[in-house]
Amino acid sequence: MKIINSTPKADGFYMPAEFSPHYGCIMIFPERSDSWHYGGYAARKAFVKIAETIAQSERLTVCASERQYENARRMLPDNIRVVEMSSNDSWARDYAPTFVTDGKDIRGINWGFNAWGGLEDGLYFPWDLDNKMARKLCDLYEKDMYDLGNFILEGGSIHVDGEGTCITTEACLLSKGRNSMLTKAEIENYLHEYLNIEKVIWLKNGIYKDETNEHVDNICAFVKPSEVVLAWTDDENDPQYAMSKSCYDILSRETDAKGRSITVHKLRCPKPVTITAEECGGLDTMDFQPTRTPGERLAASYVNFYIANGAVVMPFFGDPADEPARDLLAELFHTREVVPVYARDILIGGGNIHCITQQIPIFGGAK
Ligand code: KQY
Repeated sequence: MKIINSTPKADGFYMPAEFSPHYGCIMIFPERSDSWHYGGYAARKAFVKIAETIAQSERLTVCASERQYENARRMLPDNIRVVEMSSNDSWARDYAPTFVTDGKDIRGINWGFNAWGGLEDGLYFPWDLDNKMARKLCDLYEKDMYDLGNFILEGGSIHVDGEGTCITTEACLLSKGRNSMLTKAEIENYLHEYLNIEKVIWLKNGIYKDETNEHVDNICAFVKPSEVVLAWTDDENDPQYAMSKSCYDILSRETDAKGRSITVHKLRCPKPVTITAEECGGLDTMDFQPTRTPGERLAASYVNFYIANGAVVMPFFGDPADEPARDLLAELFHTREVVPVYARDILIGGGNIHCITQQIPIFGGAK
């Protein structure tokens, strides 16, 4: 495994869309007791359901700490590879490598990771183990790596169509705790060079109260080239309304890298989801402070799904909007089974199914 000193664009490598075929997927077993309530017991069960579904159609590796290795190996079926690897938490989307391909092979990108904002507004300290995972995973998969450790970016803050377009949010990429020494144009240039894209569509914001500074993967996702789903509410009194409307307006007047206008499907959110006192009671403190307070709104959105080769794994919240959301995704992904997983126990950790998965694109040399 070597570090490559050029850029994917210079080498003819690009990031394919998530709806393109995958070689496999990476997840990380949850255990952190100030992220996952009651020691992560319920979160692990939800992770296992998601893992089992993904592993039906792609090779899945689950990383687990020394402490959780045996538990992970016992809970996960044999067709899932479990490897011992240390991390600070379980957000594979954000710090597993972003993989790029030239069709023949794949390479990883290591972006810098600082727990969604470092000492400015990051969510935990330290984050050093997370920040080493991309390198370790490139070694594990024996793939060369572009090392962009001095540029802070999480995988959940970008979505691409594989045809030259990237969608992101200003709230996240221009946040103070990430690359505040860079201009918007410089940040955009990194995306062009490393994802090998031609156009960035900048949404202003994401989901209300999303503690990642509003990752795009919770508000908007490509379902095919020039078609996206957008998290939506019809309740004009909900702060989410203005945020989703702003995204809708931007997407409606934008074109993608190929000059096509964008079809926007509104994926209606569940009613506001708030954490209960009982759930908060199961969370350990961080720096002597509670990590959540009863009644706090969580960033619940059906857009945070994972597109596997054979399935779309989507979150359910026990809300009347669950079934309509499933119906819309089933209509849009008619060649894949849409598999809901009750995901409240993941949402409490601050993200959802997309945030805990990282796809590896198919490549010519794959066995
Ligand atoms: O990508 C994500 N949504 C991860 C959020 C992590 C929050 C830490 N509590």
